[in-house]
Amino acid sequence: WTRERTLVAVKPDGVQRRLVGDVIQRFERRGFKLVGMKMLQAPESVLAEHYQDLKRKPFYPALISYMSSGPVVAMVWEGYNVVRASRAMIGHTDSAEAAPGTIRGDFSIHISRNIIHASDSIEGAQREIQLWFQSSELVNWADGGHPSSVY
Ligand code: YYY
Ligand code: MG
Repeated sequence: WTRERTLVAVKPDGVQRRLVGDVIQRFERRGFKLVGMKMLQAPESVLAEHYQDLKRKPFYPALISYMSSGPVVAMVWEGYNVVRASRAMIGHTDSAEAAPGTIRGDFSIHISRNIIHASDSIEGAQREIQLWFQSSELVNWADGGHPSSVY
């Protein structure tokens, strides 16, 4: 296992609704390890690169303005299969399809205000982590025997 990491970001609506702590708690309880975190007003250049694959979608301008509407909290989480597990934890993109118990299924009713982002592949995660974080902002800390550290 090679230290899988993913980028998770609480979007502006999640920050407005004071859901940052709940999101962190869910990832910590699951056993994942927080290795980077910051609050920022996302620059448009970062958002444009982050959502480069969606540039031609009709909702793209609204997506960028929503993501610029307030600060986000960006995090890097590490752990066994963290990319797939965090997609399961956040739930379906469309809130109407998101299962209860998932973050979107518990807190969101509309696809355009869906609270949270998580990378959808290992390659995507590597790209997004480099986009949002300097390597000096990521912390390698020793895991003192948490069960998740044995995998
Ligand atoms: O990865 P995920 O966030 O679940 O969905 P993407 O397909 O990557 O779309 C990114 C983002 O775009 C989504 O979280 C909300 C927004 N969006 C939208 O507003 N309307 C759509 N029909 C599709 C996506
Ligand atoms: Mg996506």
